[in-house]
Amino acid sequence: MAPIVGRRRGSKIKGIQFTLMVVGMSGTGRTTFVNTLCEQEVLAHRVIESPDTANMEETVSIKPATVELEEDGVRISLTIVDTPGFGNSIDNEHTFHEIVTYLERQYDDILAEQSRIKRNPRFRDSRVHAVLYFIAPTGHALKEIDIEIMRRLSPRANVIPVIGRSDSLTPSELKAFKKRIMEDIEYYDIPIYNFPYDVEEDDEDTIEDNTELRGLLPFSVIGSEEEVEIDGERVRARVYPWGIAEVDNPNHSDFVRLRGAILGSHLNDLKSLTEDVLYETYRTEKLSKNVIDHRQSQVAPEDMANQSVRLKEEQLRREEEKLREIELRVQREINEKRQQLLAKEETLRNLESRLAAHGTPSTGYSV
Ligand SMILES: Nc1nc2c(ncn2[C@@H]2O[C@H](COP(=O)(O)OP(=O)(O)O)[C@@H](O)[C@H]2O)c(=O)[nH]1
Ligand SMILES: [Mg+2]
Repeated sequence: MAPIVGRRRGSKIKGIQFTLMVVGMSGTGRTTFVNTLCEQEVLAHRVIESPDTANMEETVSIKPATVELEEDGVRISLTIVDTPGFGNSIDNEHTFHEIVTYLERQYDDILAEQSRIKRNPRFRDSRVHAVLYFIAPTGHALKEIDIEIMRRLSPRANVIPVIGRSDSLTPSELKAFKKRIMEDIEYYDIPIYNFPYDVEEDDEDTIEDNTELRGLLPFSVIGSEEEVEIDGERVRARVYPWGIAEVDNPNHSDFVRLRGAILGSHLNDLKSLTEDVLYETYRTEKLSKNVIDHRQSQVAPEDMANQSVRLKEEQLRREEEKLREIELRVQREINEKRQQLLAKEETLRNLESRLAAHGTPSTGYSV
């Protein structure tokens, strides 16, 4: 596998899209692993400015980065989602929530896109197809935080456990540690991605391949951004006074098998499990939850009755007010008419008395 450097400008060929998330405590080797996998510096190493700020990554900051790779002649547009800051605080509830929410938000985005009448041609499906969970090479057992995060992530993503910086353990320590981790995963019933196969449906090769990969779980990984020359060949390795740990040597780590699985043999399986099973489950949960929320937000029948009585009362009150206004206006008009009438009577009386004074008969005159 080699990064595609100097891709022709204007070339429109896009690789298969794949999104990989890396989760693990600081120092488990995530950054080095990602850069080793991509053969370029995709993630920058954290610069520690002073001892005071060395532990500053308190909240998780999730940052996706995309690179173009080639695996077995197939172009892959790989998006790496790093989660720096995980497990750095005393209370990790917040960081668990942040990471799970990130996974769910990508599902929400595509759900919204699928329900649009007019599709957005620039929409980018950013669902996470696999999460590599980095376990520190302690040689003991899983920590509570490892169990909790894998348990929380598993319903939303294909979680693949890996032992970071595995060259810190001797082969026998590594073997025992792997065994212990798988026992814990089984004991706590964590549904990790275990290279599933169907004895009835799948062909012999698939079954054999998957059984072998399952047997390697959790994958031991070594990362190195440096190359050394061994027998005239440049290899990626970590050099120690007592020997060399080679990234791509299957006797030293499972790096090659892991890369081959996620970017090659199992890429499509990881994608279809994400899109057809995990996403569909989320979608169903979300839609049925929306129905329940909608029902709960509707007014209860007794409240409805109260409300309609209140509305009726209000309406009656307003009508009464209007009637009173009309009454007053009519009253005013009657008064005015009466005044006018009185005034006319007065004029008439004046006229009559004046006529009488002139001795003219009052009949025959009209006023
Ligand atoms: N022994 C050993 N050290 C490693 C390996 N990968 C990374 N490291 C070292 O471990 C430290 C933390 O690595 P980094 O990739 O920054 O871990 P992150 O905090 O999880 O991103 C650095 O000093 C690395 O050089 C490895 O495979 N083996
Ligand atoms: Mg890092």
